[in-house]
Amino acid sequence: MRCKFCSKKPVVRVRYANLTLCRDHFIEYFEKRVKRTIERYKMIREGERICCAVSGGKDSAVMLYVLKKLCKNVEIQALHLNLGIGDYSKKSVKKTIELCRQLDVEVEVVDIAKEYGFTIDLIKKLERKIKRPICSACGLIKRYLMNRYCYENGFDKLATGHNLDDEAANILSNYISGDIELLARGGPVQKRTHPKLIPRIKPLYEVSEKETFLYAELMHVPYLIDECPYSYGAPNLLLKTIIAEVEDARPSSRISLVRNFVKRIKPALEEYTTKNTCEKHHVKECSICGMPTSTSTCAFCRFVERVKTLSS
Ligand code: Q46
Ligand code: ZN
Ligand code: ZN
Repeated sequence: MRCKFCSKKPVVRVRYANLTLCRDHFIEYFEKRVKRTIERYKMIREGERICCAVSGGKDSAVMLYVLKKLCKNVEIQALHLNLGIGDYSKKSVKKTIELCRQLDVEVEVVDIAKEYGFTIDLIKKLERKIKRPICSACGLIKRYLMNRYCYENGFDKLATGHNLDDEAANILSNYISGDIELLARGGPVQKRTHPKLIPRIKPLYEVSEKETFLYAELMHVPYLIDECPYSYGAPNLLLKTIIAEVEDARPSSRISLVRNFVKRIKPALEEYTTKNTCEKHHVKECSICGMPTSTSTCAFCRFVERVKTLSS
């Protein structure tokens, strides 16, 4: 078997596109796909300041690597949150710095223990008392801190490494829980609904986890192989497995799921939520930190207070 575009030995078969590709043509295909995603969803404009959330894992490492390669007239910086998860966090900080050095990208490391006096390890210990699964608490902390950092440092966009598999699983998960507001806010670009809410973009929205992994390996992108020790509790793992099975049986159903969601379902949900959001749910500013919230104190500040009470 040969590559679809040359006589070289193939390294991958992209089933949904019916392509068999050699190393060079796969790299070209992958980068083109990310470029088209950025253009299709109008993610980035010339001259913008983009903050890339980099965990040190393969997805965010590839996201930063490809953005740096493709987007020439923008300013790119990396942000890494040191979450305080034992050795895993130490290795993540090291790998992120190694990647940013190689790419000549400035990186800011925010240490949550230094800034807020707690770690994810501590929150894991308090998980039962807090009554919130560790990944849900960690997600809340990450979203808040990344947004706040971008706002305080004047970034136009926050880029994350979510890929096609993550997004398909997110959509299904929100369907299952019937969370219309979360569904309406999903998709490759999160619009600015408040001056302090920095739009989020997902450049890997249309490439799969397998393709991202292959690209990282072929391009020797430095990334941390270790998984977070709490990732077994990540709620979307089972959904990802189910989606992979459906994809196997019906190639291209995963991309259809996310594209149809963005094109047909999201606009209808946005219209519905705009009409049905009552005055008391409108965005205000948190009485403690001043960041946007729909209640008087934001979820992050309430969470921090709770952690302080439970750990004192
Ligand atoms: S870092 Fe945090 Fe993830 Fe670890 S605790 Fe869960 S959410 S798994 S991407
Ligand atoms: Zn080829
Ligand atoms: Zn707050």
